[in-house]
Amino acid sequence: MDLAPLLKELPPTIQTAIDKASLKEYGRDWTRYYEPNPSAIVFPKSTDDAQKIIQWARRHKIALVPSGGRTGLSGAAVAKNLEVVVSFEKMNRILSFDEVNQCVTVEPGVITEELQNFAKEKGLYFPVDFASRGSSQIGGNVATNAGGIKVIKYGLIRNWVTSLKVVTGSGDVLELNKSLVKNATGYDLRQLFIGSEGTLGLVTEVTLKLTQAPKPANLFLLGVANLDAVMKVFATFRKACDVTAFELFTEKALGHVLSAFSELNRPFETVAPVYLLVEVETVNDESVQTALSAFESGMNDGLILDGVVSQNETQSKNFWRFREDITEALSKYTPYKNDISVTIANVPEFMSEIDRVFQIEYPDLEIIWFGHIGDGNLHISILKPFDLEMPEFVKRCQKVDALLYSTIQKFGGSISAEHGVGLSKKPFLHFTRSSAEVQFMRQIKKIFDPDSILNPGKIFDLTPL
Ligand code: LAC
Ligand code: ZN
Repeated sequence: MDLAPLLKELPPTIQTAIDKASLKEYGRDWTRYYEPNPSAIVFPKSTDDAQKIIQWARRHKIALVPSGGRTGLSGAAVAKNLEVVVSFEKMNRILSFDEVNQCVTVEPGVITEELQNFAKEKGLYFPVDFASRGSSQIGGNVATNAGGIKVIKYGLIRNWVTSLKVVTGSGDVLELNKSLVKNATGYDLRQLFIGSEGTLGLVTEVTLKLTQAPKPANLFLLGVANLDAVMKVFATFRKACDVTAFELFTEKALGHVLSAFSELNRPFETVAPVYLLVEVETVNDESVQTALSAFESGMNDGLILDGVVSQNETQSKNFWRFREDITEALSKYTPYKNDISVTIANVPEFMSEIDRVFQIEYPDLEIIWFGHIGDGNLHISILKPFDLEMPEFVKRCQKVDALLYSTIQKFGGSISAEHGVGLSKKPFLHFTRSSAEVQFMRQIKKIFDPDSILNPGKIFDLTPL
């Protein structure tokens, strides 16, 4: 289909792009194993524009891929089948701040970090935080129900969205919940849109509540003896302190970060198989002492091999870099990524079981473990050897996925904790969701998106294979 004459039907307020470089850039996300192949990019500037785009797409049966900062890791924002990408980067204004409600209304293209900074300027805090904060956009955060490093204390973005304005795939504009704290009037459609990965509608306005500025905190970086020690250390800290982050990475992960970023140095001499970043609120001397006692008791029990507590902001930032820069340090290996979860009670047994599976199935491949272990969420990246072709590599990883996911199913866990399903996890959805559940999801999609123009083929296929 020649799109050029059709694009001319759109209102002049909507910019478009069809040049090769833009098509490549806007057609992909941070997964790098799909060839981007959109047919155009359109840039709405308002809800009205977004509605016109939907009406236009319905008229011509054009598939749309909603697009934010494209930092996703499951291919939900990938356009590889001549779709039209709807980029929200020109809808990037902070629209209003409501001091009494402590709420801020933004357009979807606002960068996550900008919102965090805005909250700070107001003496408040937006607690959804993760490594890609400098590029990811609020609309994408909503579409994927973003998690990150502070979920353990503050929960997912779902907890912070008080209102959404959306244009559904049918072209209707809905204002969902209107920032009410209490609203017992039937189905909460706002929550349905959160995490729907752009399959039901275009989010054009988001209202988020902010919270009070975080209390002073101490950040521990600990080397622990083995995987088994991890949850024991967690229990020790959680019992004694208010834990605001509990993150894990392995010596292998640290090695990659240290070699990618030469300005960083090993935190201490002891080489431990596993490291933990533990952030705890320390409001007074007493809570500092309590945290230090938790640390000492972990040392005395032989669970913690070594550790340091950050002395200042710069040191804290560097500690965080050991964990947050892993994705960037690994990117040259185009890793195959798993993002999985089980309940925290199941973590130790689950980890040792999948470790066994990996040792048998991936004896020759390098595997990097890290994640938000205090939420039961592990990121497992399998590095592609430079001499292995991508399709062959993906095929091999997917074969192991089937074993990994059977283990997850056995433990009642999730094949995607926070990165979403998109394209890459779609074949495995049934390990976490029953066929009845998926069937209900299909029916819901048909109601909101009768012509299936919104991100078709993402999360699930409309017709079961
Ligand atoms: C992280 C991303 C990969 O936790 O979710 O670093
Ligand atoms: Zn993560």
